[in-house]
Formats: sequence, structure tokens, C-alpha cells
Amino acid sequence: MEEAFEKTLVLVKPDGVQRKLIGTITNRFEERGLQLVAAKMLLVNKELAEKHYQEHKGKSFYNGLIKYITSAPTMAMVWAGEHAIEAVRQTVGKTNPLEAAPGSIRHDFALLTSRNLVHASDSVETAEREIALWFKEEEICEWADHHHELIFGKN
Ligand code: FUP
Repeated sequence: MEEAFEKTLVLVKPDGVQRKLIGTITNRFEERGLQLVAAKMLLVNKELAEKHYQEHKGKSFYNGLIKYITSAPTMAMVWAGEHAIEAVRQTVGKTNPLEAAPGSIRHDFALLTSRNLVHASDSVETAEREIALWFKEEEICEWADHHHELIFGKN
């Protein structure tokens, strides 16, 4: 696999915050070796929600999705690492929790697509767009990870 240091947006959506799963969810990414470089808690407004979910506009679940993401605070984070986008999506699990692999967050803590706890960017282009949408550049805190060689060392 080629080296690809990436950043990806992760949201602990309102169901995850309300169910007090921020720590548990964050822990999964930290334990896997990914690096947290930005985090903030916010009550998402309609404008941000609609921009974030623009690709779903017009779908049957769209209005409910906007209502849900704006209903209570969301924890937004940026995680970094080699192949971070794919690794985070794998740790999060498939969109439908019933199809998510055992051990993934959605499998272990959720049952329905409509309340699947977490959002994670699905491509390099999406990650760039979403990070810029949710965070100002100065809110991203790059730091030297002393475990880097232990996690990403090559032979
Ligand atoms: P994901 O990238 O895994 O978050 O999945 P999608 O972009 O396909 O969907 C975004 C969000 O829309 C999901 F997290 C939940 C919601 N959704 C529904 O509520 N019903 C559906 O049938 C599909 C998605």
C-alpha cells in the first residue's frame, strides 16, 4: 500500500452525544493509532446541516436527517493518519448497523441506519470539503505523534 497521510471528518451525531458515547467512540480511533487533530462541540444549524448532507437533498429520509442532526449537540472531530479515511470508515462500520461488521462502532452500539451514531468522510475529496465546512484552518492542531514510528513504521 502506498503511503497516504490523510485527514478525515468524524461526527458523533446527536444520538451518540445523548447516549454518552463520545468517550467510547473516540477511544476506538485513538486505540487504533489514529491522531486527533481537531475537536469541537456544537449545535448544528440548518444551513450547516444542509450543506453537509447536500448529496441527499430530495431523498425520502432527507428532512428527517436534517431534523435529527440539528436536534441536539454534535461532536465534530478531525482524525489523521495513513489511510485515515478508509481506516475510520472501517472502524465506524457500514451505514446500516445490521450490516456493519462485529467490532465496528455501528454494529456494537446501533441498530438503525437512521440513528447510526457517527459520520465519517468517504473519500479524499469529501474529506477535504467536509473538513473545510466544519473547521477553520486555525482550528486544526497539527502535532508530532511520538508513536508515529510504532504505528506507521515500514519494513
Ligand atoms: P454514511 O456515509 O455511511 O453516513 O451513509 P450515507 O451518506 O449514505 O447516509 C448519510 C446519513 O443518512 C446516514 F448516516 C443516515 C441517513 N440515512 C437514512 O436515514 N436513511 C437511509 O436510507 C440512508 C441514509
